[in-house]
Amino acid sequence: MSKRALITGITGQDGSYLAEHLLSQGYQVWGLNRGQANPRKSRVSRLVSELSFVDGDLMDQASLVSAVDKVQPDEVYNLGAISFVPMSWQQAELVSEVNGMGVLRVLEAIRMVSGLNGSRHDSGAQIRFYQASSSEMFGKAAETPQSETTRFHPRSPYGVAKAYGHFMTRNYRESFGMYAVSGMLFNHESPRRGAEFVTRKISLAVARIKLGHQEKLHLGNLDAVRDWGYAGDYVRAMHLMLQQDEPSDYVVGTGAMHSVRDAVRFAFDHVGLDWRDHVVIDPALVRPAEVEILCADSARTRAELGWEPTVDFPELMRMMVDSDLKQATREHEYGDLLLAASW
Ligand code: NDP
Ligand code: GDR
Repeated sequence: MSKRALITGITGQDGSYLAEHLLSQGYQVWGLNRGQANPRKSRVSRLVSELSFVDGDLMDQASLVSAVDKVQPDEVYNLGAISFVPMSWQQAELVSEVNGMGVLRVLEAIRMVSGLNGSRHDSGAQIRFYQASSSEMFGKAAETPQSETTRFHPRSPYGVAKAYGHFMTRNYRESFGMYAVSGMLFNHESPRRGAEFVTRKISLAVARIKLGHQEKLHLGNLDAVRDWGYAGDYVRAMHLMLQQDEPSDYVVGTGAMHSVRDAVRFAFDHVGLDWRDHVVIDPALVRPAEVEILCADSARTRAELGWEPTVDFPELMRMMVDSDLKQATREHEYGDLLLAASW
């Protein structure tokens, strides 16, 4: 019998890559679909045709219980979240509800469907749970690089909500014997990345500037340093975390540091343009509390899971620019709507 996986956040960047990976491993894959006519559902269906869907929302406990009960999954991957950090200052309560309480609701759904009541005689749910934790939890970390033992100092309501979900996941593991783990993933990107995130904002702008459809690229803090990897690599780590004998939390990143300025330079260099002719610094894009530097120490993940990244950051930026050059050509021919619905 093939394993069944339920993925929340199926319409996002990671949801599609994880679905593709699990299908390649022989899984039956279900995605949690939010809303009455989510346009991103047809987009991910076009990309990953063997998907099944079940309705539900991380804001709605009953819908999650009913989704878990209907799918009867072996593994649940909770990727659903409001993932754009700046939005968390504008709608802190909503982000806390979805990214923090939403984790608790999925854990509760698994607990209820599995009939676990917290007695010492519970043998633990058969359903394994993955939580999409984030390097944003480290925030203003006291040490670089950051590992599984680094203390959290989140700098945004997003990071605080993720820390809540992280500790709740650990607590359900310790309280109910659940196989529940968090992957503390550092930034990962791809041609499917949302256009609001800095790498994709850069790759789209570079493509449009190269084709003469745009002149300037407005950015905030060019000095911020991140450990950027390829999303296709990171979903393999998520899957591996649920295949171990004992549940544990892992840090996932490449260990290489680059600044936003480097990202800009790699992208413009790739099309033979000088970034200094096009980039404009906009103070309005600087965050109220910035995370200046993040870099992963993934030694334990590499040793215990046998996981390795395959794409370095300069190559990743080139891959994204190449993809957006094709998109931007079609956009010019067919209009903005096509680009918005492009992958
Ligand atoms: P995306 O923003 O691309 O996708 C987010 C997903 O969450 C979408 O499918 C969205 O669905 C869904 N979602 C939003 N609100 C709800 C809700 N109320 N109920 C159910 N689903 C909801 O994120 P990524 O794919 O990049 O990231 C996946 C996860 O990993 C997120 O939790 C993110 O915080 C975390 N993460 C990401 C990192 C990265 O670098 N990409 C690094 C570390 C952690 P809809 O179409 O309905 O809006
Ligand atoms: P991040 O990613 O906040 O790290 O969260 P993002 O790409 O938004 O920002 C990275 C860094 O770039 C700086 N920056 C800009 N960012 C954006 N979006 N737009 C700009 O114009 C701009 N100019 C400079 C930012 O200040 C920041 O320092 C991502 C998300 O995927 C989270 O969900 C995830 O948890 C973390 O990565 C790990």
